[in-house]
Amino acid sequence: MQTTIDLGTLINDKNLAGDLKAIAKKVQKGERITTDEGILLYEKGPLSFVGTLANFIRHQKHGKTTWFNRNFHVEPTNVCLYTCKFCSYSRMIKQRSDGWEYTLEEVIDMVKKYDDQPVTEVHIVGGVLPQYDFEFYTDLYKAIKAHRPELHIKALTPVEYHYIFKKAKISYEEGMKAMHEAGLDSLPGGGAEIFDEQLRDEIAGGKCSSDEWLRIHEIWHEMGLRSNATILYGHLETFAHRIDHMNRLRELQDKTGGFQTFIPLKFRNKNNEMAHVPEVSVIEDLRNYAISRIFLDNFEHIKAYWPMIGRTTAQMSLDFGVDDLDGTIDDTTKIYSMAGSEEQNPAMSTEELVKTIRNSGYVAKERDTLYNVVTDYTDVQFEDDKSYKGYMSLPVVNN
Ligand code: V47
Ligand code: SF4
Repeated sequence: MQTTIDLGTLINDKNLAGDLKAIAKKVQKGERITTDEGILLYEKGPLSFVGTLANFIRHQKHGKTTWFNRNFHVEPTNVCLYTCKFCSYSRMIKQRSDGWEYTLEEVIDMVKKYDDQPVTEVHIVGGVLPQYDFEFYTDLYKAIKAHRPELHIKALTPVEYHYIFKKAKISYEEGMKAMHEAGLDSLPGGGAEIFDEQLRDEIAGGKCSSDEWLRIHEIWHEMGLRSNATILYGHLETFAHRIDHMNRLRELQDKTGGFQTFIPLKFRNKNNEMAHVPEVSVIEDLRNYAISRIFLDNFEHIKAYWPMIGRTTAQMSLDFGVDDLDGTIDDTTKIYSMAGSEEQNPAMSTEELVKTIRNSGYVAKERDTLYNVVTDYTDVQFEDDKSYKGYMSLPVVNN
């Protein structure tokens, strides 16, 4: 099932500019590209060019496999002390009555709603408020593990942990150790936004700094644990900011190897203070996935978060370096629908997601959070899809 992409035609194209050819040769040889080359790809790399290179790497790493996960989201609150300009979600303290603030018991009840469902992960999304403190989250993690020990807890970001540990007057090291002991299994990639200090301060002022975000992930990795990383792109940042962001991640990954997946998050401009900033095009989304795949040579996975970009772009992204489509979420976090995501009701059953992946010429594998295979759907035939005879009957693309 391992297919390869041939870069020969691309590299031998007489019309290809010398600097782009040099990058293509590096990719062919499995060599790392520099930050200047990354910026050059953003400035000059046509979609078809960066797509072919990214697809080459994607096929080397994952062949035709596209991963997904059965997970659900829980959001204890949508009220937040911070006022990030791009955030469509936080009700802020002054509009507190519009938001929700669930108790520990209410959050546990939400988790219990999934008792009869074969989910492997709960993704807990924060919001920063004083009562959601060290005790609340350690009690919550312990209660979830007592109720359903095998459920993987992927929860909060350095934004919340930085606030919680400062308030509890404990170090990051002590705090992360205690969270792990209480039941925290991994960290999602949120809160990274954009690492450039000036721009971060402008759009996400007050919350943890870039160095603090990276440091908390580093400590977590040093404990032998895994996490994800995101970038919020398509707002006020330059191409150089995107490469700077990815370069800081690449450097930390060289040190620790603890990141699993990089998730580019497209800025959506509904219901927030940056509604005047136009959204980037789908072409730019695909170029961004592709360049992320090329630049982050030490990241195993690139994920497209389909509820945010929509099914069609998610399907196309598989040809541009993406190998993971997140989950079959049936109750997705409101953060995205409020921000103007493509999917207003982002529910997709496992069968639908598998077919979505197949229709793009790929095979679907359900994974757990750590990418162990839960179910390989390569040869699974659904009742209403008798024409599917396994991998060989997929539409032929890029072979
Ligand atoms: O950090 C907020 C983003 C992130 C908007 O690790 C917005 O598996 C676009 O990180 N337009 C949180 N994005 C979500 C997140 C995530 C999601 C799915 C999977 C994983 C994972 C992580 O959402 C925030 C912020 O960058 N966000 N507002 C907006 N208007
Ligand atoms: Fe709060 Fe996160 Fe929204 Fe910023 S992005 S206001 S930290 S919920």
